[in-house]
Amino acid sequence: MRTSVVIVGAGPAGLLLGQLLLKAGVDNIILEQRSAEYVLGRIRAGVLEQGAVRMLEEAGVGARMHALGHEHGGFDLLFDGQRHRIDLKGLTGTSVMVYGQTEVTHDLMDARAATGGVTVYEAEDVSIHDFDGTAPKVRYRKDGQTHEIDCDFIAGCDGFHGVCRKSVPEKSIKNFERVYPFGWLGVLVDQPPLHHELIYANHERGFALCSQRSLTRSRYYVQVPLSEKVEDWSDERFYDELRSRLDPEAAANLKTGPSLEKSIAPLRSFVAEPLRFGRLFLAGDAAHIVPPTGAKGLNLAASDVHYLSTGLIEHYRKGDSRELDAYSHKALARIWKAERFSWWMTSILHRFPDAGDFGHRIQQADLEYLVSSKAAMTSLAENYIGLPY
Ligand code: FAS
Ligand code: PHB
Repeated sequence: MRTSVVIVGAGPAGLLLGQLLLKAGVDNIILEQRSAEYVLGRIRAGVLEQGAVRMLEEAGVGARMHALGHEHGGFDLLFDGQRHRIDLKGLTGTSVMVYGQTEVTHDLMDARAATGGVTVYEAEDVSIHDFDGTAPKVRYRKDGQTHEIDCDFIAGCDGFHGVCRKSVPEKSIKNFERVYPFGWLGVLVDQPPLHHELIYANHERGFALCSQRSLTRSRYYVQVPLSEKVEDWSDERFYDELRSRLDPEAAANLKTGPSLEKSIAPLRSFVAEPLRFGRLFLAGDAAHIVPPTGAKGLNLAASDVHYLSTGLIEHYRKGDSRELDAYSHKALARIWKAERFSWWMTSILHRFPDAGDFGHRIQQADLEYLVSSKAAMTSLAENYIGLPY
């Protein structure tokens, strides 16, 4: 079997890249280790930058997003019992789109099926070979048969735990990492959101986030120690903890119901450098991880795919590989700015066990300055809506 590009991973990065390449006439095959149902069952991101919205429109999957998604012109920061609105639209002229990653993935899967793109789900033991040469290969097993695909390029879109980054020789890659001493316990529930916009709360008991997927489905998070087990958290215990971290009005508006999904996600900052190894390119969570506080994970996958798809398309269309050669440098420049913003949002909104009294006072001063300064709020807003590609 042969194709131009083998994409490993059918998450948002892989599916978006595959769709953009197909639309440009660059054939590709996606190999995904899980079933489509499993991929769709993962509950993850909820906020799209305008850049990601444009990428999805370019991929031909904007219609359902605009029909079901919701533009948000701001969000609230809650601390010391007071809510402060960050007016994204007023400060930057731009808003964000609240539309769940599950729906993005659903739309991209449907579009790929409609354009006849080949996705091999439940592909086992994917391995990548000879990517330091000019004739890379990818092998996988399916229904007991071993298959081999010859290709020109491999796109490693297989997430943090994928095989592609781990296939790069240690001497050729440098990893940068910070692991946070807490996680996010998240709940999805079919109840209307308690507020029309998101609320990020810094409370002495810990961070909380009130988000949403639609006018009838809400997504809530509370910061928990890494020692916590999701099975120790009944819905009632979760809602009580969430209420305790909110202001009275928000707490009174909380509508509870049986959780559709409940999980604890660890938080880490991670970047691999470079993002290119011969004919192998890393994109999305395979290349970097951000704490979800700044809502950047899915959005960084979109900008990586913008740079990589541009490079691949120009290579095939014009025989011009300059954008492909610039991929790692361009993507990393934007990645590190989003890493900084996500680290900063995490540092001012979470309670760190080792912060001490001085650390709490600095965090308090950070928050008070932030909501008192148009310049500071504009800086937050510019990063939250997404820096330019
Ligand atoms: P993904 O991890 O989504 O997709 C990688 C795909 O590769 C998966 O389908 C996997 O099954 C497949 N794969 C892995 N190894 C393979 C192999 N060896 N062979 C074949 N396939 C393989 N971001 C936000 O912005 N907001 C959030 O609230 C948020 N919450 C998150 C919660 C959790 C628990 C996690 C893990 C991430 C969260 N993120 C969030 C980040 C998340 O949305 C990612 O940024 C986004 O999924 C990135 O997409 P991909 O790069 O496609 O990676
Ligand atoms: C979500 O809705 O899952 C979400 C929204 C904003 C964030 C993180 C997660 O910053």
